[in-house]
Amino acid sequence: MTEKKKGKLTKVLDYLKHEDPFSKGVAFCPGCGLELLLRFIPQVLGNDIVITGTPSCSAPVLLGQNNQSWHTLSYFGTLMTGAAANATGLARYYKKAGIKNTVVCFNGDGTAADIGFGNLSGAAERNEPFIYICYDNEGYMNTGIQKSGTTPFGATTTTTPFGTASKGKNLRRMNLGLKMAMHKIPYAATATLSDLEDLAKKLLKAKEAKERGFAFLHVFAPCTTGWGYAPENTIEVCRRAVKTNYFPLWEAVNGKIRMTKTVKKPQHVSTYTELIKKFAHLNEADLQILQDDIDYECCMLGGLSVLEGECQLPVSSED
Ligand SMILES: Cc1ncc(C[n+]2csc(CCOP(=O)(O)OP(=O)(O)O)c2C)c(N)n1
Ligand code: SF4
Ligand SMILES: [Mg+2]
Repeated sequence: MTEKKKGKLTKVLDYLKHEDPFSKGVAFCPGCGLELLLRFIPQVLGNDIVITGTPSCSAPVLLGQNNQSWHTLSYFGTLMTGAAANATGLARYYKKAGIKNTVVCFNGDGTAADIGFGNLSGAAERNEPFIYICYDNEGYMNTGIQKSGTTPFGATTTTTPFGTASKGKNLRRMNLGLKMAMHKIPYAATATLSDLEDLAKKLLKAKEAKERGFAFLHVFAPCTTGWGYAPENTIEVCRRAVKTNYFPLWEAVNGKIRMTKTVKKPQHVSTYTELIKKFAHLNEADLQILQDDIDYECCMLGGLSVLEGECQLPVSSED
């Protein structure tokens, strides 16, 4: 091994230092983005993490079924309304007890962006020492594919169907990642499954940052069943989301935002939507609304990323 390569992580496999704690077969749809993400996290962060999360597509696997478990991790199931509050208690308890580990609060967009946003925001503001990961499949998938705050304009869900009275969601999505970065926490970032090295680096940075307080990852995790695309296209959907700037990759360290992947010539959003049935009914004018929203968010991100300055936060209180 050359001196340069010694101890240096040069490819994604170098980051997978721990065993996959999940059983070979798990109760996810084939091709589910969430499964890839869940298997990846402990292989990078280690199997001593404690995961806590809420009712969702992840719950049947993380909670187990009957008296059997699908994995060898520690998991604490909690309510959608109080996920980050419960994670706060766990992280504070371990800190007080002198137990060194990493609490990962792992939730869908329904909990993170909507039902459990209040206490997520509170935990971020208090700078609690844990990692919050939101896997964003843009809807309430587990209960039958209802719209959430991160469902994009035009997408069909069971509560925003396509028909005579409705043409999919007629509102724009919220930008959860930026909203969390605005809490000026030690670490906030976006990531997805087509860029695994980027994701691995961000997981490790989040682990390091949680020694100083709150770390948040917003992970784009497509849902083959709810969105209507071929299961083998999960990674391609992620790739095109990045190439069109539909889901840009960035990080904010102590509030200072920088792009981790710059797309030099972003493709039109239709190269992304053409893969996915939930957008199939959109005409040119509808697609333009979606494109304008993407352009607006990118403009905002670009503006924020040229700002100088950062803010170091004090470590959270012990009580
Ligand atoms: C307070 C509350 N409201 C509604 C529900 C019903 N419920 C269970 S799972 C779920 C969907 C969760 O969506 P998300 O967090 O995005 O996870 P996903 O199912 O997409 O993986 C809902 C609404 C609940 N458990 N608690
Ligand atoms: S419904 Fe979607 S998110 Fe849920 S397990 Fe199936 S593919 Fe995964
Ligand atoms: Mg969801």
